[in-house]
Amino acid sequence: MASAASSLISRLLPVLDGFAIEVPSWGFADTGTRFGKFVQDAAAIDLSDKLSDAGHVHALTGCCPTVAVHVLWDFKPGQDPKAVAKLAEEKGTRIGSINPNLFQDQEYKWGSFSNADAAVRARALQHCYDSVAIGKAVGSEYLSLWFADGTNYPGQESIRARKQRFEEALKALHKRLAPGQTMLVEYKPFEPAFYATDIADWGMAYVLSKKAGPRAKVLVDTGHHYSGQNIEQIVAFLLDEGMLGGFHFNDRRYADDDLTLGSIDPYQVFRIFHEIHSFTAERGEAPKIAYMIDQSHNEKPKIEATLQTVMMAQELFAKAALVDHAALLRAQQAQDVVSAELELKKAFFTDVSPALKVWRKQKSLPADPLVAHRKSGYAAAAGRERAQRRKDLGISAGGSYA
Ligand code: PSV
Ligand code: MN
Repeated sequence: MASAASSLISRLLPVLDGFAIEVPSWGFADTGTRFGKFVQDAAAIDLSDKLSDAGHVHALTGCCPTVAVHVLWDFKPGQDPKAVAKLAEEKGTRIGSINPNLFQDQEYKWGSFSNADAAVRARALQHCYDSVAIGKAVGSEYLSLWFADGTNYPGQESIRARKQRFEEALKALHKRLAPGQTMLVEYKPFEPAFYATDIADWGMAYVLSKKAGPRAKVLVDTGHHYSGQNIEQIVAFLLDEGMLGGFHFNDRRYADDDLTLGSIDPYQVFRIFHEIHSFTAERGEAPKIAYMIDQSHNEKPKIEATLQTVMMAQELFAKAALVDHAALLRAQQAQDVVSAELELKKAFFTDVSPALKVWRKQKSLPADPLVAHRKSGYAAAAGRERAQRRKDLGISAGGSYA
């Protein structure tokens, strides 16, 4: 008879095989807050560096085959997307979701898709069409949309007019998606808009996606909720409606803090994954979800923070798969609240590291990707080379917007 440990391992190996998470190109570059930016020698300077770092993370973890790109930050004007796809392949990664940038240019001061000026709306749409074309050229499935649009003061603009402009633009964009592409609509309650963000919560993202067309789905960024909001309930609701498209994972204590996943509340992430596993168990098939990381690291070394996040995601995904759905259902049907809750707790506190160890060994991956990275000398070599290149390029350190 198989021991409990070996049956746990054999249960979890296929679960781990089915889990991949996308890393963000911007997580490898220098970022900061409006009070300052603390540069790191090893931070990526350009797209080639970001692709190298993403490839390195995948080589160590075996579960990050793709990297998200932000069009304006990563693509130079006129850059051939196919050449970028080839470079990615050389670096051991693939281009994943394409993120148009609809918030940085001066034209977007009063919004992009909700701007009262039709010319600005047309410009924003054109940038999205160009992003669709990039996605098509590199074979990306996802166009990932986040809008900074909103207003700062009561009375500033008609909330309903802005909503209607959004509906119109998203519908137009949906019509132009390439075959096989899905558009993800992300929401965020505030920042940079401080009074009324146009897509402020999952309900607004749901309605706008639904109206845009069948290939528009909601993207849940875990950092984009008010403290105390029940994120796993939102996830369960969207799953049940067939409207959950993907995640941007990060952790936060207050708002959109971009902290590494599970650093503040690992049980929250577990509960999100539990909703997904429970849906999968009921339907007999895993829903198609784009698992992505969206984090910017100000203090931690970028690659270490990314590795921590990926390993935490794998661990929590595995733990959540251990919930005994039959036992949970029995407890639920008996209104046995304590036993039901304990089923979740039991899985959460189970040590899944033996399964992760075997999974990594089977794939010839290091037993501990973070330790392996620290031993590899990658960061030191990148630090030397990139620090010199920064000097040569005249890129200066620091800066804030205060
Ligand atoms: C906005 O806060 C956001 O979550 C969007 O997903 C952006 O694309 C990303 O952060 C940029 O860091
Ligand atoms: Mn995000």
